[in-house]
Amino acid sequence: MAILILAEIEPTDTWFTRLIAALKERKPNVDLRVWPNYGQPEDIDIVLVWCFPEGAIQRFSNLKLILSLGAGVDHILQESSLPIQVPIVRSVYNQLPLEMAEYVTLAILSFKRRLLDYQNLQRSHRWQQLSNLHDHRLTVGILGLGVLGSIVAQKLTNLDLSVRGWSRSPKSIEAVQCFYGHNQFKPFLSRCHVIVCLLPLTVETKGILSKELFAALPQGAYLVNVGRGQHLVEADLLNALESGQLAGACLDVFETEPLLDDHPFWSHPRITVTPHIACISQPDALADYIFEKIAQLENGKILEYLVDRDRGY
Ligand code: NDP
Ligand code: OXD
Repeated sequence: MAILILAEIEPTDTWFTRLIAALKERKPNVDLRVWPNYGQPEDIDIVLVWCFPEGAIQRFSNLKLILSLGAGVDHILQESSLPIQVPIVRSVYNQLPLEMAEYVTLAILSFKRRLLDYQNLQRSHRWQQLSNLHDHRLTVGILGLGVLGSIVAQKLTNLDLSVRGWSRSPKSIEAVQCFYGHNQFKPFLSRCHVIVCLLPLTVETKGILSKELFAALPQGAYLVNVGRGQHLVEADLLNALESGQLAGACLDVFETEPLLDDHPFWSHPRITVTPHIACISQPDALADYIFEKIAQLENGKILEYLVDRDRGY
């Protein structure tokens, strides 16, 4: 069984170095190859992928599994030369939703308690107590109630927040008001003081964080985007902040990553930027997950977290 890490890896990338070490530690005899040194392409059974060069995958004619090293698979499905019969599985395991919940909680409480305003005041040495932004209980809306969104929503119910979520199909989550489908989109949005994007990037969700969505929120709402950069229409966000329709945004994902040096988000006083770290796989946990999936494949078991190519996630 030959496994190839198919990703464009910077020589200085310590995360991949740690992943390779974790894989070899678990199976010292593993036939592990790292792009671009794949040897004979027909040897490769499994590819572990993250942001790989266009067209690279089609040369591996004996593939049995494509495993995304991330929870998202838009980077795979955008590839035009994907072998149709090969299953695609994404990486999600217990620790990821918990880390995501931590990040989203941090963003929401920072907005609620005006941390950004206090940081700006601190920079000018000003001691000033600000009034609360909202006198009532905040309503938080989660776009996407999948593996991550459903646990984030559940965890948020432990805070003094009203939590609601929106998905494609109906859901039932204790203490979370669940909405679904196109018809319930606007009613869902109408009360969200904070909107959190945890959708996968698909043809349907691309550009969903747009002026239409912002206009449907109560004035002064806050955006947390931890989905994908292409969910957001960047110019619409800047306009909504300018007009006061949105009070601020916390962004972890961007149309172009790394965020370009001259991008206006870097220095915007109402935007918090983080470099796609909302939840990062730990190499040890990921190595365990990879071998678990390979064992499922070898033993002919049903593969969990299989991607539905037609749905796009
Ligand atoms: P899942 O596939 O488990 O869940 C996706 C959710 O989105 C489901 O509830 C689904 O509805 C809903 N959805 C999809 N399309 C639509 C639509 N057109 N209308 C309404 N709802 C829709 O994904 P995960 O929770 O595992 O991950 C979500 C995303 O988070 C990933 O795709 C990735 O982009 C991002 N991510 C970001 C990370 C970061 O560090 N910033 C880390 C990991 C992931 P239904 O349940 O009805 O199918
Ligand atoms: C992702 C991930 O899909 O980091 O963004 O897992």
